[in-house]
Amino acid sequence: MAIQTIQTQPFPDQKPGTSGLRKKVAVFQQPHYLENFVQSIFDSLDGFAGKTLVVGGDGRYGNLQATMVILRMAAANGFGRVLVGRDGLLSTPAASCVIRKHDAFGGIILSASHNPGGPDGDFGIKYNTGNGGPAPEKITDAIFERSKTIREYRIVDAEEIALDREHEFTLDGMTVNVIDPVADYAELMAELFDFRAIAHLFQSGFRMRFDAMHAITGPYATEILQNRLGAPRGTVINGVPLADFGGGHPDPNLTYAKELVDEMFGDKALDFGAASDGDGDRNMILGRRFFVTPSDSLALLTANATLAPGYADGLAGVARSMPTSAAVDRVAEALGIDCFETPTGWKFFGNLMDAGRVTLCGEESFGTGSSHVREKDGLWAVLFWLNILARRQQPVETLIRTHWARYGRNYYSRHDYEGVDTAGAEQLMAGLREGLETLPGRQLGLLTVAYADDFSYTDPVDGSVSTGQGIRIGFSEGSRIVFRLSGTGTEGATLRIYLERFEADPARHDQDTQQALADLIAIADDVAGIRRLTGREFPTVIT
Ligand code: G16
Repeated sequence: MAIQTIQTQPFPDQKPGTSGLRKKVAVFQQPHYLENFVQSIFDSLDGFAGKTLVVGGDGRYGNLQATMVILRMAAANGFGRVLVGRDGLLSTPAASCVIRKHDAFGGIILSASHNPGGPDGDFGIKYNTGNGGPAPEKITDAIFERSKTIREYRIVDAEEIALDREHEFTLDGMTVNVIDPVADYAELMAELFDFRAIAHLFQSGFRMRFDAMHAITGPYATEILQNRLGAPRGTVINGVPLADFGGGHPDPNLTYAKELVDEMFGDKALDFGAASDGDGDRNMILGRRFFVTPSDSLALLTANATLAPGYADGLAGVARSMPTSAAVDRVAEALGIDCFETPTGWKFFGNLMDAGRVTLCGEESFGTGSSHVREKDGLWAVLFWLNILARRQQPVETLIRTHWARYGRNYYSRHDYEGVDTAGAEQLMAGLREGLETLPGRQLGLLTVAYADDFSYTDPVDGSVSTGQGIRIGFSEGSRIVFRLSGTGTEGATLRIYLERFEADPARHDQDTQQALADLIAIADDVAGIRRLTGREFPTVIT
């Protein structure tokens, strides 16, 4: 085997977004495109010679081939060992778990998360550091800078790389361990949660459905829920990972997890329903004919955390992304723990977790997790809920309604306008930014603006500042509208509008969410000119 140095030209568009580099498959299929980015990652890191790299992905189209390229490049660049999931598979939280457990230098995760797969779909790649979490902005910025000047990459010549079974081999002096993608992760879950209580719950006739959406969590959910916890076969649906996710959109929300939602809102609804996304880090939680918003899920997990053995000693603190509802803030206040508000992006939780300042984190974008790894974790959230359900012995809806009665309810919804014209979306955001100073004190509809700003965050651990993280308009009675452009889309722009209204009175906790937010929805259109500037009458997705 020989190390080859291949001449290349930079690509101008390799700037990582909210979570790594995500592009259409066709973009990644350009000669040298993947290799340039991988070499740019390696060129931005110091001190990895002889160290361990973890590699795996969500199994989407192109995953296996890209995995082999990365192994050959890791060998040529001097890594000592690679841990790679069998068939190139590792869910994002499992990759984080493996990095931490085996003291790896870092990891490369191949995933475009919840974006569709297949030859016409999306592909993605991101680098995670030795703490198991997504690389912070200073590293992703360095990778982007390097990608703009790269002229060559290194790769070893290798014919056949067998990743279809667990074994060890060497690649130009680098050891490759093909590992079971599920084992380390399943072991960690058994440490955190009361598996006996959950198994007992299933034995007592409790029934759930877990929709793996033909994505990576199928093997994880089948092993943990069915094989270890004794849930009946058929509990996990769409459990075989497919390169195109069966043609679906593996995003666990009310629109895309339709099969599950139809069942859980139908006549034969089960006790509990859950789904996870393409790479296994997102989750959706459903009770019988009842949807739990991700923001409420975070609040409920926080309030009940000590019921799970891994959290029995209490929480150091909690964190949520800025657009996530403030439901968890009131729980944190009652518990007397800190609650941090960070920009969108799991990477912003890393420092807080590493410093021991927060235990649980969550985002409105169907992400919940804890310091057990440094990624959000879909199946972990499902197991946490099962642990709580097993201990509280109440239906999901009762748990949430009791929670609201105590802490108040945050009516909450996100309206997404996907794939809109980029110029129009940018004009909309620029218009909002320009008008920010004139808004405080103004009457919009029946509400008075209390504050209006463009969210900026100073990391309390390392002092780094992230500006321009979303426009917030807050009203004097506590309601809020947030405007952001997504950092994960691959076509045009996606405008996200987050709407939130707090209601303390339990007698008013039964309204339809969209009706409860109707005045804010109208104000958002008015103040931002959504219909005018996007040319859209309605959002693409409402969650
Ligand atoms: C990623 C990030 C999350 C973020 C989400 C949505 O999730 O890891 O932190 O909340 O994107 O980001 P945006 O609103 O910019 O599209 P995932 O599951 O796609 O990796």
